[in-house]
Amino acid sequence: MHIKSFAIAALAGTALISPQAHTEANAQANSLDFGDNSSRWANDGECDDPRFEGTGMASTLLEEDRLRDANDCRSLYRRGDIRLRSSVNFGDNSSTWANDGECDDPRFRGSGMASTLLDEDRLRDANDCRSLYEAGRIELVTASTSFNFGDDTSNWANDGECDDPRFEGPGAASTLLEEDRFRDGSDCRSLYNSGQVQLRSAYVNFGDNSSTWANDGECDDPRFIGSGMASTLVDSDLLSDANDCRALYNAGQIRLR
Ligand SMILES: [Ca+2]
Ligand SMILES: [Ca+2]
Ligand SMILES: [Ca+2]
Ligand SMILES: [Ca+2]
Repeated sequence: MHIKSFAIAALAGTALISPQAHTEANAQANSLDFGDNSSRWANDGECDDPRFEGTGMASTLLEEDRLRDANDCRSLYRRGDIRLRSSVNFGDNSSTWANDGECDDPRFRGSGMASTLLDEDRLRDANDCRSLYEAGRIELVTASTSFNFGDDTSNWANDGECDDPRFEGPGAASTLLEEDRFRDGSDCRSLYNSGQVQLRSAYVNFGDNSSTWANDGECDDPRFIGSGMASTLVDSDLLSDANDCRALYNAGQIRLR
């Protein structure tokens, strides 16, 4: 549970970079592969390796300097002036459980996760989740592992709206055409991962009602998350609480992890 870490969270909030965070950055620097110093821009005080981003970066970055500016990048990384570039949107730090050393954003999984995850912490625990992500202790639970978003052959691919009619939500385009099904993969995947679109329930496989906890008004299928979920979830209820989960899904009280 979170209770023990609350004091730490309150303390960490008072300093921009806590000593603990500093130690963690050093530990991560030791496990990161910075490469060698064969770039012509090695040892000039700026990091020229395009895998990184931040205030310590050179203004022009070349792919050929990848893994070739180790001294510069390592020391800037240790000072917190650069970090690994990431395509993941970590959100902000507005969660009650921000800066407590555990990732509370339910979009992730792994050994660095808090034991209790709430949907309301989605996109709201950026510092924790980013450092654990960069240390390789958590990963995104990508829907793509179990779900086919399709390709980008739609005329409306890569325009920042999801045009695949299987989805709905604030990130969905206002006009949806059947021909765009499976053809707006990149838009729909990123909007899905940031919680802006959801699969229409017609496309969700809810399974059957063979769970002991079927028809009790709570969803017991651990593939879902949200306020309508039962507090204890076990794998044996996968795909076996269809009536409850479908009703809560349609009411917007749960969503797929
Ligand atoms: Ca350099
Ligand atoms: Ca946290
Ligand atoms: Ca689109
Ligand atoms: Ca149930």
